[in-house]
Amino acid sequence: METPTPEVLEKLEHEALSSINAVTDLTALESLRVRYLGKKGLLTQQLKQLGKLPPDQRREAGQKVNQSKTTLQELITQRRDELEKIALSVALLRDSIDVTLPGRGSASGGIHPVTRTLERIEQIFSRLGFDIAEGPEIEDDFHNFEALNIPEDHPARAMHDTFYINSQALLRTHTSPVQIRHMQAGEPPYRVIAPGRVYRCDSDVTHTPMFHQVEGLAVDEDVTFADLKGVLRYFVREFFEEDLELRFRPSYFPFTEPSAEVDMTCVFCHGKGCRICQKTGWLEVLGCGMVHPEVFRHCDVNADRYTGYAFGMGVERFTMLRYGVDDLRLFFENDLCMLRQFR
Ligand code: 2NM
Repeated sequence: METPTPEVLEKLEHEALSSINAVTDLTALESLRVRYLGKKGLLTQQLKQLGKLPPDQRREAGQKVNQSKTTLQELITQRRDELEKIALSVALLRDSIDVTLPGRGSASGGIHPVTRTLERIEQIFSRLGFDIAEGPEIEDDFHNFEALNIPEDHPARAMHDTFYINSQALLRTHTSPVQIRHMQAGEPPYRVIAPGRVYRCDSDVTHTPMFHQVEGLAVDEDVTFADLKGVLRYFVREFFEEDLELRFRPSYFPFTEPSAEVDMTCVFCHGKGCRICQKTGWLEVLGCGMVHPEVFRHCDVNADRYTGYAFGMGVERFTMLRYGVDDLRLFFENDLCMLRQFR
């Protein structure tokens, strides 16, 4: 091994310098550092050779070696900084995202046709000044039956029509209890619709145990059956976007008097008569009437001062008529081929 003469050191430094400059990655640079400055590195070995020099040269040679070590260490650090900077720029370039590229797009779901219908109905009645009210789906006998003047022995109360949770609680069979709660909560005038799920222990081709209803209520001084007719006629014309006619047939509900069932011009044959309307030209779409004074009494509404109308409709039925769906059960199967048509 050569002793650390100035020439040897200069040669070592010179070699190291060109190697450091030639290196292009951090791993190779680290190898170089070990080669020159590591425990068994070339410069470290030079320090160990000092003893072989004549004593008068050792001090100066030692200083030189240490200087060389410092110089190389600085060069390596400098080069490392450079290489790290380059690596960072390369990574930034490689990983950069062109935010101006068009997106890949993502599959979007759709609103369920029944929900679309609910929203459409809500929109129309909102424009007419009706508020939208909601209430619990688990109800009690008072709000679901008694306040609506539905007597104890009414078939709607029977075990086979109502889902009872226990002796106190049941699943609401209509959204009328929402209107009852609304009337109890404040003074007339009321203009409110109650959309939501209702439950009946009933299941066949035309009935599902859960379905949706929108019921409406308007109470004020001098509200008449003519107001009811006007509002319902306006509503079906807005909903179906057609000049349809309505026909009111006398009917019976415990909570209204008088009561009526409402037919509208068949949207499939425009009144000519077809399979859907069973050749009548009419489709039954609503039930309605003037709120029974007994209902007002249960809600502490002054029946001498106020009158009101109420109506109810099945949301699935309106959806079937609007979209030409011929089987109620399609709304509850969640078949994607069905649902995708409503995106
Ligand atoms: C219908 C038909 C007739 C109705 C009555 C009420 C209330 F709570 F105000 F008394 N809400 N909805 C009503 C009246 C519902 O559905 C076929």
